[in-house]
Amino acid sequence: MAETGKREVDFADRNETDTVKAKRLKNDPNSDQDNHNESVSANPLFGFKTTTVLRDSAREKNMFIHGKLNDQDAVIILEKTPIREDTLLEIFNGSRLKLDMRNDIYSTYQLQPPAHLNEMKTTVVCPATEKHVKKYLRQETYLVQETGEDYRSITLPYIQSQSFSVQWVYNILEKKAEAERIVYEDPDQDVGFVLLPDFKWDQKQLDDLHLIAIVHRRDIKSLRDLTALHLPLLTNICKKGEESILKRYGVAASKLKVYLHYQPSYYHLHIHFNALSYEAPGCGVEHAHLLSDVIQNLQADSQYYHSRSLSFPLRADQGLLSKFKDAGKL
Ligand code: M7G
Repeated sequence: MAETGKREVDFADRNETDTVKAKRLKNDPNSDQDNHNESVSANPLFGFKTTTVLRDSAREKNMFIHGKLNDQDAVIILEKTPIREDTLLEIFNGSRLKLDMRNDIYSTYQLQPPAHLNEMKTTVVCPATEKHVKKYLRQETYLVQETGEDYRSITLPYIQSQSFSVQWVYNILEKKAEAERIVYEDPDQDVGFVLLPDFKWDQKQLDDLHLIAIVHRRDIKSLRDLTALHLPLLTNICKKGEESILKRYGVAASKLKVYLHYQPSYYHLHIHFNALSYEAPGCGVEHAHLLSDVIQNLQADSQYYHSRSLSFPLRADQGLLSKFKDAGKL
């Protein structure tokens, strides 16, 4: 027999300390007001006004929102984080459940875990430029094939005038930001780099491990600038990056995909280190180049990335797409 309804149940063996704490908070007349005041002062998003939802995904459990924060344009990315195995005991023992329906051996619930297990990873870009807003807007994409000559005549002038600021990269290299997050640094100005967690990774679980190695040199924009002269830099990043990740996280090189984006969003050479099993956005064949392939291609031909055609996707409203169209390349 089917039974539906919104019956609220506690797990029978709910941890006593949590129950006592919950009761104390419920009975304290000031606690609601205090909590509200506290959250307002600790909440830099208070008063955010949504203009539009740029993109959302029920499957990825995220939402990209454009709006105004203190009269400035802002993009906020909200993302539900994965469930971690080490929190299961607390989830089972410390949650409240509402029964949705029961049928034979099947039942579904709305489970409310303890507040600290109910976090949402939140990324704020403020002030956001029009380019940021467009970057996150869901759009039709087109594959472009760029010859070496197209790069020099179409792409390079475009990125020189239009690309995102890499101030955040310089802040990292100069230890003005995220210094405490650095996992490894080789300070050599020629072959050195800084390895740190990508801000897409909340570092709570290894399944979606994502670090970036940012080179100290400031004269390499992207894959296109690489020649055999950069092999010592690339092999150094590959070797020391993998060693540091093994040492810090216990993840072996055989469980990593190490790649560069072309086109990247930020034109200062950086390399992505991702858990092999994680389908990171942008790790598909149309966007990512394995570092090991890049090294071998340069060993075989120093000018490989200067002369070869490279394919990449562009979103409908990206200025670079119009440039390729104007040049009759699409
Ligand atoms: P990309 O290959 O240029 O392009 O990667 P994508 O953004 O289209 O992937 C740049 C990487 O740097 C991305 O994975 C970003 O998540 C990451 N990233 C961007 N910003 C602004 C920061 C930041 O301020 N700190 C850190 N740690 N990572 C960032």
